[in-house]
Amino acid sequence: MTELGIAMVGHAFMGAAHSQAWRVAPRFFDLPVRPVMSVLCGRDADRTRAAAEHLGWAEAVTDWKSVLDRDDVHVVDICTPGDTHAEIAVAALDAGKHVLCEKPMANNVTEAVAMAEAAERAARRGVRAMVGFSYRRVPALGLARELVSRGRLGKIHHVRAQYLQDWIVDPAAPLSWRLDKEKAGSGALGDIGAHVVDAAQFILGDTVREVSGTMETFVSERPLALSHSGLSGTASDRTGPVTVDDAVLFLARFAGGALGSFEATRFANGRKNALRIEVNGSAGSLAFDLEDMNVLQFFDGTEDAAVAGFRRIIVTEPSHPYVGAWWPAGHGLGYEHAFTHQAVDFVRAIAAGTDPVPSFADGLQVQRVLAAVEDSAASRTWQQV
Ligand code: SOE
Repeated sequence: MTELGIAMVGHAFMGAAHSQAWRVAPRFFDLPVRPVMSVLCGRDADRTRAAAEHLGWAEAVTDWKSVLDRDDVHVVDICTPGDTHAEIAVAALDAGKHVLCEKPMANNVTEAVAMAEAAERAARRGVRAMVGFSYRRVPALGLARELVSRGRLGKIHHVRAQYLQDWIVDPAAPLSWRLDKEKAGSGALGDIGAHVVDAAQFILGDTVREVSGTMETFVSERPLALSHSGLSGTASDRTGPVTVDDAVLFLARFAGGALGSFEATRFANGRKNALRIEVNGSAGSLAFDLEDMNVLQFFDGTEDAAVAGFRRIIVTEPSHPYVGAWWPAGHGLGYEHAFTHQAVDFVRAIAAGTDPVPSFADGLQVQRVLAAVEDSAASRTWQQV
């Protein structure tokens, strides 16, 4: 096979991010098979056709099920709100299509179990599934993982992880599907908390085993949205309830003994997209902030104390993860590059016949962490994952 036909479902914010990834991946990276942007699926015929033209898809359809028996479609890329992930993913995998699914993988553990089981069945037939935790593919976080796995931090004691945004701090910001439990499963917890859980587990190569958390909804009623695009919208004069959390904080214990503290909020006024992680180990530390995403701070505790200190590594060397395919050193990458790297890794795994990561089993494990945090917040007790 020389071409991999892609069908993408959904064409809003994530659909646009994935489209640029599919467009750009084969132009910058050497790929064993060429992804072809075959068909875009959406609910509204006119809007889907316009989006297909704008984003570069050859065809537009309104029924995602219609792509499942097409021979020119090999991959189904799911960029819809969480309430449809399980149905689409299970049907696509059972139909023999490789599946890339946006995070959080599902809206609850039951759905995630069904998806992980479908992925396991599919893997036996050489059909692959991957979850879109894109930030793993930010070069600085890839370097963080390399430093930890090479033992440069020694035994890990602490992880301090935050995901801070502020796009609904204004009580007049309208309701979007991200504030609706039916559609999104949860609020800050699943939308951005899931990212830091995955990033922390990825960097440590370890899993969260136990959590104690608390959640808050600061604004419980908001104007309905007349229209919505990306993270903003226009408000109507009618209101509706917010049914998800605005913020969540939790403590965690990792299987390997590290202690974690996690915070995810959409009310950190002034913080736009600050995914921050600091890791402290017996031999050193590292720190990352997505608002300065080409930099990884590293403290080597084995250096002479007289000159030791956090160094600011600009992660743009050709030897850094993914960077060799892009620009000369010092010419940084952005948010969208992580999606391109995700597409590249997925295509390479399909071609090599290997299971890509994060797998649906990994997605299920993150889902279990999220559920344990919710149970803990409700019961005010520690919960096992
Ligand atoms: C909104 O909070 C959002 O777009 C998330 O849904 C994405 O996963 C994250 O990458 C940026 O913020």
